[in-house]
Amino acid sequence: MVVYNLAVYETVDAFRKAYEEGKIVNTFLRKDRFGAVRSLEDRLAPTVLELDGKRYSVDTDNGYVEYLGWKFYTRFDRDVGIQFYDIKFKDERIMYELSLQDAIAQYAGHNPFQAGTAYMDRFYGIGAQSSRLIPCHDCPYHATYWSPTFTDGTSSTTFNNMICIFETDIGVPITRHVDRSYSQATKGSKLVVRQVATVGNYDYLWDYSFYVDGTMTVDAHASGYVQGNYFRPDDEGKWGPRIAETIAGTLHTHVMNFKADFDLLGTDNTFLKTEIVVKNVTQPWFPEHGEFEMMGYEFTELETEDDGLLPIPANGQTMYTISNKDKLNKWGMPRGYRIVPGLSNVHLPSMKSPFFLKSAEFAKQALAVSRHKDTEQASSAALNQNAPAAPLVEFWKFFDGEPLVQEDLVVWVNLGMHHYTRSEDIPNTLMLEAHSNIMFAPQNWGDTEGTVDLTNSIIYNEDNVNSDGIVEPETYGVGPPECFVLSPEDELLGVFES
Ligand SMILES: *[C@@H]1O[C@H](CO)[C@@H](O)[C@H](O)[C@H]1NC(C)=O
Ligand SMILES: [Cu+2]
Repeated sequence: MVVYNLAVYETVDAFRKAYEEGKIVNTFLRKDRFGAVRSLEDRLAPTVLELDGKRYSVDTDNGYVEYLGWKFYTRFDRDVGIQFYDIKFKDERIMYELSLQDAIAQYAGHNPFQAGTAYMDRFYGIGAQSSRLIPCHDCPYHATYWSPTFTDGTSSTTFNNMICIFETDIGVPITRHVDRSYSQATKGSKLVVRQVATVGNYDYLWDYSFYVDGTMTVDAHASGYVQGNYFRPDDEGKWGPRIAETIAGTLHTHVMNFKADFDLLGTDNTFLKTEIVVKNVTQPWFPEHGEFEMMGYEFTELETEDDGLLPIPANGQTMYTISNKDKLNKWGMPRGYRIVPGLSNVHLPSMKSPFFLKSAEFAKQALAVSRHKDTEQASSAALNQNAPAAPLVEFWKFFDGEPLVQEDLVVWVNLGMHHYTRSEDIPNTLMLEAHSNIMFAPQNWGDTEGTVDLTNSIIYNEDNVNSDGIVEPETYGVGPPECFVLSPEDELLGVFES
């Protein structure tokens, strides 16, 4: 028989007949607008505009992008979508590859369906399930859209407008200082490459951002339908609260693994842990304190892959950097990049669940560092989904004692969310809270910070006064076009004096 919405249909035909006669109450959730319009909300929301034209260029045929010193190639893959190669900043290579590896989700609950749910979206094809982006909503006005072609091995497919590229304000000046004799502010901008994949019930949005100072970030957001369970009071909310008439939202964890194959000025790179430790010290100029606590650094290099599986340090008290010890900056420091943990860098809570026994080892620590090998291209495989105990790629096998000092290093990082379901997941999960990110930032890469050459900056120099005795700000000839109407408060003259 068929049971739907507590009504029993003796046969499939009976169910079909009831459906055709419109007797089935459809409980499908939709997000339709309802409720009173908020004050002033009948107006268009603010948006990003390129008032002076585009500042980036793309070669669509070659998947190539240039943006204010950044240069990189991309490809598009059925399993994981967009992948980045040969990422350079100011003509120096930062990474050989940056790419998503898999997006998984593990559920829990007091029934076989919820308890056994362990999705690996590479199986369904994150690239193949990517969707056409919605203009003005998924991406700002005037964004550049790409329609990549990919193959599943038997045929090739082209999807319309699956990738968008746009430049946006980062919302804060990237540096500023105000002083009596001299003040400055420098604009913060970034180029974003965005992909959205709708894999079954979930919509994942990934942003790869390239900032004007040489920083890169990866952001993951999620929306779509939460996987629900029939609400049972006896469950006592242990696997999620009641979130609708008959539904409990099911507790689950999302993990998305990324490969960052660093090549900082060549392939010989070293991973350094810089730990902040507190020790009791004495100093002759503080006799009244005797022994007192003070912090300082302790340095440890990752010697071999045996130490390659790493946590996110508690209280942020260890910094992870990758540098090339043979390439020093002007101050004698190895030129490197820092891995800055962001929001929600979570991994799977269970190490031994049968549903991800060996198939998702990449998702069982925050971060992993291995030596590049051509036989270790990816941390997962499309068919890992089907063989949790004997998967095609068993990630922890990559960690077999190989040396890591001045070697070709690959960092495998996880973004994710423990989804503490809530009634606000209905009708669709909010992208705002379902957000995870990570940053790769220059660390002694330059002799100085990387935005000193930007002309999108303003400098007030006390000595540079006009005939009225007011400081003339230096703006390097960069400003909004004539047609853009400014308000009196946007006037730059007189700001230094007030
Ligand atoms: C420093 O010394 C004090 C007093 O003996 C002790 O309580 C404290 O735990 C010490 N701190 C460290 C970091 O060893
Ligand atoms: Cu979720």
